[in-house]
Amino acid sequence: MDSENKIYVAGNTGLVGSAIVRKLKENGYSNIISSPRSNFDLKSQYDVEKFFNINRPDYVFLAAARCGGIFDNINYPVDYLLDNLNIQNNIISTAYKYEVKKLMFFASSCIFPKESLQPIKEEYLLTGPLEPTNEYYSIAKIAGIKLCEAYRKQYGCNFISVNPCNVYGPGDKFDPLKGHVMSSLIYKIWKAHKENQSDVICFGDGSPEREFIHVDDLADASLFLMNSYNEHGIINIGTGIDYTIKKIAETIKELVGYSGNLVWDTTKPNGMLKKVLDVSKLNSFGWRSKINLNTGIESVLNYLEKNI
Ligand code: GFB
Repeated sequence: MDSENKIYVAGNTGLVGSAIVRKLKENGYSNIISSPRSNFDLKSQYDVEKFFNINRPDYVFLAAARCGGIFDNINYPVDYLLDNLNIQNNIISTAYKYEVKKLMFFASSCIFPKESLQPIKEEYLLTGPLEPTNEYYSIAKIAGIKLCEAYRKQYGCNFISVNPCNVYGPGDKFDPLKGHVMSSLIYKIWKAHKENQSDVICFGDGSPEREFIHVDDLADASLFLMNSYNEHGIINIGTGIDYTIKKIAETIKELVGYSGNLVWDTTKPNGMLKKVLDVSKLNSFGWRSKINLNTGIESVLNYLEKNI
């Protein structure tokens, strides 16, 4: 990408999209466009076509999606499947029509089989049944990956797919039933500390293992790959390190200084037991994660202090 190229960040108000906009600006890219929020719907082919026709972007970061944690996935399967298919089909097909130079599609680590070998290599995609708690989202994301690959095969488009592990950071959803585990737990424990609550209810038994990347690290990797990765297949983005949910909750508790109890509600589902990406492909291209767990959690706590 050159600094004068027109760059469309789809999903610019979301966690990932807003971090990409920040990172682009930090790196001297100033010609950044986004689709309006009012009277505009990415699920509408008409609206998307009109936007591309007027704006003619050179590069596209496709970070627009219906996304959330395990409970939101369970509660809204139609939205996770249909909204995501519509958004990504519209943007990818229109990017081809308007001759976008390069498009980056954001997939998710939930695309891999429930009983995948760990750490999960890119080639494990479609080697077994999916985790039922996020099956509908996974199917939509797999379809997005395949559509990018198909445009590359049939029309030679430089459309790539990146595959991040669980993402967190400032600006995330903090609602425990909508958001992902990291931001939900940070919020619950921070609030309990402020309000002198004796207990925080955490979901599941705390044994599942997850890998987390701070959104600013993800944005950094995304710019790096937009400028260096041009292959057919997906590439994982993560830290390669996983923690139990219990360890995450205890670390947050310590950083907040909360002295109450963490109570585990085992009537709630655990989801996939372990999910950690093999990031050797990303590392071999020359990118490594820079934001460690404690620094990342502290950045979210700072955000909560200033904004909530
Ligand atoms: O991030 P998360 O919601 O989804 O994490 P996944 C779920 C795990 O954290 C389960 C436990 O083991 C939950 O029981 N957990 C504990 C909590 N307390 C909480 C809490 O307060 N809120 C939440 N949400 N969980 C997601 C997919 O799977 O992975 C997404 O659902 C996405 O679509 C993401 O693909 C990468 O990690 O299980």
